[in-house]
Amino acid sequence: MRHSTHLLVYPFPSSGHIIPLLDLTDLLLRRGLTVTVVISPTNLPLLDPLHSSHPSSLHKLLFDDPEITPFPDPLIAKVISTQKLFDPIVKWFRSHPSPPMAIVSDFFLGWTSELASHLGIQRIVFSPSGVLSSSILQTLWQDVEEINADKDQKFSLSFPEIPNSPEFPLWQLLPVSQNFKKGEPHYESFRNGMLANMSSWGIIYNTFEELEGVYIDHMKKQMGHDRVWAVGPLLPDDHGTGRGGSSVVPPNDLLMWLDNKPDDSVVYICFGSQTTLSEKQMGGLIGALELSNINFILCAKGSKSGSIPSGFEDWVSGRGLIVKGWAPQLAILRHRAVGSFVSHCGWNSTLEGVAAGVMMLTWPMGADQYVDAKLLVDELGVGKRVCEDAPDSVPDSVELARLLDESVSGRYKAEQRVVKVKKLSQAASKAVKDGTSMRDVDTFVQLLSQLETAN
Ligand code: AWU
Repeated sequence: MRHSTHLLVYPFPSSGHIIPLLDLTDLLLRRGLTVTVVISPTNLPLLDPLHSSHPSSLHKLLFDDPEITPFPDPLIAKVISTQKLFDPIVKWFRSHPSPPMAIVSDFFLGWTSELASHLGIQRIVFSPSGVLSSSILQTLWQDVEEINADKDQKFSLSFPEIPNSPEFPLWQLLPVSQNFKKGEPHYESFRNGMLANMSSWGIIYNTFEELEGVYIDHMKKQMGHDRVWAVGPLLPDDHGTGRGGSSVVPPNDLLMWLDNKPDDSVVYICFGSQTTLSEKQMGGLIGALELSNINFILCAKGSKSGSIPSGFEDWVSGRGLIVKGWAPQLAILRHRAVGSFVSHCGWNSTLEGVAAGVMMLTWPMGADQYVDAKLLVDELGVGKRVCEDAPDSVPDSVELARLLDESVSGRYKAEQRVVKVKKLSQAASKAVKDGTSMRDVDTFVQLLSQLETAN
């Protein structure tokens, strides 16, 4: 049987990180690679669609989620806990008849650079966030001591070395870095992991040329070579109804509900897989939905039971649908009836909204979301801010109702923002079909096989 390049793929165990890396894995399997994915039993069902289409070239390296070492910052605690898999992976590798020639791992798993050199193989970073936000993240960790030294004196932080010299109020940037304590082992280890990304063999980004071209070029300069591949948007070309988990509402019921709505008339509202609105925030949003006349789908997973007033669903029945759990987001966004998307601007949602050509209504609340919102609103001109104060800020219901109504009103469609997002959506489809993103996947695969023959 023809030899096939074997890769170890290691996603960070969180939906927004696993979902796109498994979509990339599908592209690599379709190009004849063999892939072993590091995964836990809880996330194993996410491999099912891949397994059924690639039964002999997809393998799993199954480990229970390592026990989380208690630490004040949950993200750092989770990242540090993954390091417990270092020795078990080495053991698996040493006993494997044809071990992987490289490891592709999430940018939060910088410690796998050390694992890769211990195994004598290359490490490639997978970034589930955009290039602009990861450029900012790298600077934050590179200069963390200097930034934190006078953070109380300064309100905002500018990044003159990054194209367009972005500037943000300090509170909008990663609070993790602002709590950094020099010499504290967990913080130092997390920081070293983030810095190790820049000395990896290459970085794969879930983005595309027309979205972040200037930042991709900047990152190549930062890395000192061209092994920076923009392969996105990483989205399945099927209906996408089961992506990331099974929907709590039968997808066909949802799609039939949408079938009965006019084009671009529905507002889709969802805040990703990690974010839950506070009761006050949900109250502000519900107030706006009551005041507006829009058709909407509201994802209210994880919201406290009291936050949706009783009687609200009856009040809006016919024009509003509430999904109290996992929604088939991709299938919803792709439906012709959806005209705008109220999003926290997680990077996957950002890409999915742009790829679907829907007007983005931005409500960032943390992580890279303020950066993603700035890209959408100020640079690409395809979004409008609906709420952008402190992470726990509550929107004004009257103003939000006006923005929601406007986003799906007829006269809006001629709006520059809508024209631009439709153009960007076409660019996204071209990039993955036969354009720059497809080219970068092919280049990545070719360079891997050259690397393999060179070794
Ligand atoms: P998304 O990136 O939109 O949001 P998070 O889950 O919050 O992801 C990083 O990971 C982001 O850049 C960060 O800002 C951080 C995190 N989904 C779905 O299908 N149904 C649902 O009900 C809810 C979500 C899908 C959605 C998307 C993903 C969420 C990368 O926010 O389509 O693919 O889950 O990712």
